[in-house]
Amino acid sequence: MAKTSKAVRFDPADIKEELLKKYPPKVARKRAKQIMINEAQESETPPEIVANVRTIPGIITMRGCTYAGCKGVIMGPTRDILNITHGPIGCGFYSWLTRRNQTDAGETGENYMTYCFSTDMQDQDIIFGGEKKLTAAIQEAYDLFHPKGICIFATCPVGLIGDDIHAVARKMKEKLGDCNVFAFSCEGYKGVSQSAGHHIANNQVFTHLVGENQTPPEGEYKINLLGEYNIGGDGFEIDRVLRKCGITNIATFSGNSTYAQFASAQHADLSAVMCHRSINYVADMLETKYGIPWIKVNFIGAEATAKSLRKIGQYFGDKALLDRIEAVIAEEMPEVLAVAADVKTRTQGKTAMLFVGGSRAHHYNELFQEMGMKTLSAGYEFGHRDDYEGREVIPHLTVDADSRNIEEIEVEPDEKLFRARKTPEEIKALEDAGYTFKHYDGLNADMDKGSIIIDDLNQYEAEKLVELLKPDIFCAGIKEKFSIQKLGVPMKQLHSYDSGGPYAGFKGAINFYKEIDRLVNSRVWSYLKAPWQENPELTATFVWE
Ligand code: CFM
Repeated sequence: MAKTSKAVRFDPADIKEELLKKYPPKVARKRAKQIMINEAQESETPPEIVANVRTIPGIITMRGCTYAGCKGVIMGPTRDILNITHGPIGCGFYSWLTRRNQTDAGETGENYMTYCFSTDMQDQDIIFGGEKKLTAAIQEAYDLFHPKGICIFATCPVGLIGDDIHAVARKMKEKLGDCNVFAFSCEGYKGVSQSAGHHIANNQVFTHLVGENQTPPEGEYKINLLGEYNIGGDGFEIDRVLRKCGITNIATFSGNSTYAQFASAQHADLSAVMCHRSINYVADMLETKYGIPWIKVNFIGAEATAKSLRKIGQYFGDKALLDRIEAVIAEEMPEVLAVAADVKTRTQGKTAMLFVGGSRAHHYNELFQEMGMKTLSAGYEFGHRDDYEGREVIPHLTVDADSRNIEEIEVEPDEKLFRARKTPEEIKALEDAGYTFKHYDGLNADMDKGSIIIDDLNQYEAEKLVELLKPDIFCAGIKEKFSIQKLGVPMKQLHSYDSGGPYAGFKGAINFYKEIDRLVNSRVWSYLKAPWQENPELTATFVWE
């Protein structure tokens, strides 16, 4: 790949040293393993990055907790499953629609996303146990709404006091009869980040829901879209494009999703994976149990969207579909290219930094490239090594006590429902033609040689990086937003998109080009002076410095 041979201006080794300088030696040694200077992909022994390990205590991480990954990320966007947080009210309140996963409540209007259901645990429940309160909450929710499903989420105290939420869920499922009640042991401390919560959520959805609906949905080219959460309406735009191409999206895991979608997912003929981090194991399980192959796609970026559509088309191999996809691309692209050409006159050569969850640093790289921009430094909050180095490293991942804490479910081919979608010969023919199944290159391959890749970036390092490299834009989340802006650098939230979006698909690319153009070219940032830059500053050092 040509782009890996490009070199960046600064000396990355100096930057790394600067970042580590302030730390005590033991911390510096640990952090050094999570800060990597990217090498060309042709390198025989590319450096390994340490990822998916505990944040060092005292460091202000950008990560969230396991409960957030389970309740907020995976189950949050499902509108007709009623989600009850078993715990003190804060956990429920702060995960109440704070992620901008949108939904279309459809004809029935059945939508519980706007509610915040919680058992509101008090001291007394912590001391005497909260199971009774949980049972009453499920009953009350059922009486009020009669939902198809109720999900229960454990918060930290629930694990500490030992409430058996699964037994309560089983009992209530049996009692209610027409409501699927199941629970998640997703206590905040269960894993090192929200990534553990994804796994816990997905395992339960796969166990309790997928495969329930036996009637095959209509549609000629049926896919599941895994790992797309409809932030800022991304999923709506992807669905619009898919529909236009004649592709039926049976189930999105889990943006704009419904109970019925999950229950029918086994009818799809292909799984297309957007966010590899949060869900790649579900793609594997769908393949093992039902015979559905999977591919990695990326609908962030117009070129990436076109590439992903062609990849879906090539899988089905039908000329009518392939022609339709080309017609859609030909129809959508001129507007995208016109806007790109215009903004490029102002964005070419500008620089960005990308520090988002476990996927977007990879997804948005392509979009920035389309604008002629360069990513100086990027990383994930909670990616695993395979999200950096590609799926090839999966067999070599270290299984530590923290990863053992997360249940791996054993899946076997379903006696009745397994149906291999392609013969081994058909798969081989596709692969011989250069087609890749179950493949993900990871972030490092997207990044230039010499760029800095940092896992679990923290508040201190973020500010230091910006100070040293002065990017034209910094992309991360709400916790970083204001500290970065105070440094005079525009900051774009790539979790919630601030109040913007969609950025996926063709229309989304246009929105993104225009917004980034405005941000990186706005002069307001250079006028910004923090009080200490204008007035005499009181400085102090710690006694050990
Ligand atoms: Fe996947 Fe996500 Fe992400 Fe993620 Fe997330 Fe998100 Fe994210 Mo925020 S599922 S890993 S846990 S793409 S909420 S929609 S933006 S950190 S990079």
